[in-house]
Amino acid sequence: TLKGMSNDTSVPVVDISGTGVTDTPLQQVMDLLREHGPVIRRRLHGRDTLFVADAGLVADLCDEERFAKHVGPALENVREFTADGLFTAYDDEPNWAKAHDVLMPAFALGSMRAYHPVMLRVARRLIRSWDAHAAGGTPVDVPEDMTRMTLDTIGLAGFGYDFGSFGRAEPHPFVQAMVRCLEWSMNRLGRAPGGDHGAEDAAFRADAGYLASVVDEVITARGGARGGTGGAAGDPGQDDLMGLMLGSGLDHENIRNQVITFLIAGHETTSGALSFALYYLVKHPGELRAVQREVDELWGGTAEVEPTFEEIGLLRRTRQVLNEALRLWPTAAAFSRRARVDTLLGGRIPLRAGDAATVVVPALHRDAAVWGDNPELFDPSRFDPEAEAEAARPVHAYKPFGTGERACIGRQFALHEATMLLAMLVHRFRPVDHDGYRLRVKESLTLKPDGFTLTLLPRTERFARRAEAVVTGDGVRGA
Ligand code: FDE
Repeated sequence: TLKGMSNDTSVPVVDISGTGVTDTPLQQVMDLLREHGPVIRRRLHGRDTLFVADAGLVADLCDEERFAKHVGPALENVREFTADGLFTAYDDEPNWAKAHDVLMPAFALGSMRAYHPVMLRVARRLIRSWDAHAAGGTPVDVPEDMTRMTLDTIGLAGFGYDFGSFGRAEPHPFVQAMVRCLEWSMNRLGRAPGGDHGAEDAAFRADAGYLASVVDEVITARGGARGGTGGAAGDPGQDDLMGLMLGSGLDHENIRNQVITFLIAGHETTSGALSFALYYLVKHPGELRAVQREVDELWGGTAEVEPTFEEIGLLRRTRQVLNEALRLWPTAAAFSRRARVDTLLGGRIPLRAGDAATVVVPALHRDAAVWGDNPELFDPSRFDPEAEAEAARPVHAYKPFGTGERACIGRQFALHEATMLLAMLVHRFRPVDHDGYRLRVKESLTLKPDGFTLTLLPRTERFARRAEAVVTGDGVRGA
């Protein structure tokens, strides 16, 4: 057999070398899993990848005793520009544990209180921009604006750096370079042997160099030493992520890798989650009304809401909408595990120590054995505490943030930010599906609804009408 090919017969082998990888590789794998069953070996140019969607097998892969995070081919490509940053570090790389210990406290739930004011400040930028679109009747590009918001938020909250994305017609050049780097990482996976990719690779190197130079500017602005690999001792100043790292003895190179990592991880995935949530709300008016009821109860007709840190925790319905959007389209859609020892996956699939398996999260999240007959249905009430208790779903059936020791460090950060923004948006605007948008999921390692635009009607007029109705005594039903 060719290198990397398995002769195990317990799992169907699906050879796609003939057609190759499409420009939506994740959705291609989801289709293969639909057709051939919840665990397959995909064969491509003589290499096999084990893909898993079955909740039972995933639960087994989440056993930290027998399995660990695997930096699979996709992350190996990302490593070309994030090296030993947290996301792409190997488990046994010393900088992983070091940086993890330094940064962990900054992501504990309690720390969100410190980020709240910055998150609110950036949320306001988005609201101002959408106010202008609402007034002018022009559509907004949802994923683009969500990306502006999440990039500015992680830049400011993490590093005190302002990307000023709402003052730009085009995405910040950093975002453009980063997206190209991610696309390069993804497209490199599907390369047929023998092709010439010199030009692509050179363009990638240039982009990666640009990312590093922007980050060095940020580090320098905060008093860290430029260049060199020695300690980046500088004035920590604020106790944000940068402050923690500058005060920690992590070297300059590693801090740079962490900053690029956080800028990527902290905004691509969160902006996608918000975009999908808005997509589902606009397609499910009943759910939109339910979230509007929740925010109206909290904030009533206040035109300029000032959400407090505590209030974000009360937005249960809004949070359920995000959970459900992340069920259907978990924006970091796959993670890989490697066997620590020779073992049988699920008691039947033989794996050698070092062998890997990739969890296809959106497929896992559609496992009918866990999610019922209609897993495609957007239904946030799946995450009602009562419904959850009744469904008694297995713990590892919902994995939008990965698993175990290497699970997402930014989970609370992302959820606080996204819940607040979504609530503020549905409180202020009625989103209108002005061109009958049909979902196309774009892949650039992370997932986004491609070309999704909305027009906006200001709900503040409704509040004005209601106030008037109280005065004149005639009842007006809200929009
Ligand atoms: C991580 C993560 C993960 C895992 C991966 C693997 O396993 O490979 C996942 C799945 C995720 N993450 C997801 C997500 C989603 C969302 C929305 C998010 N995410 C968000 C965020 C934000 C921030 C800041 C972050 N995120 C970050 C991060 C980091 C750093 C990491 C790595 C960790 C370790 O240590 O490894 C992650 N994240 Fe996330």
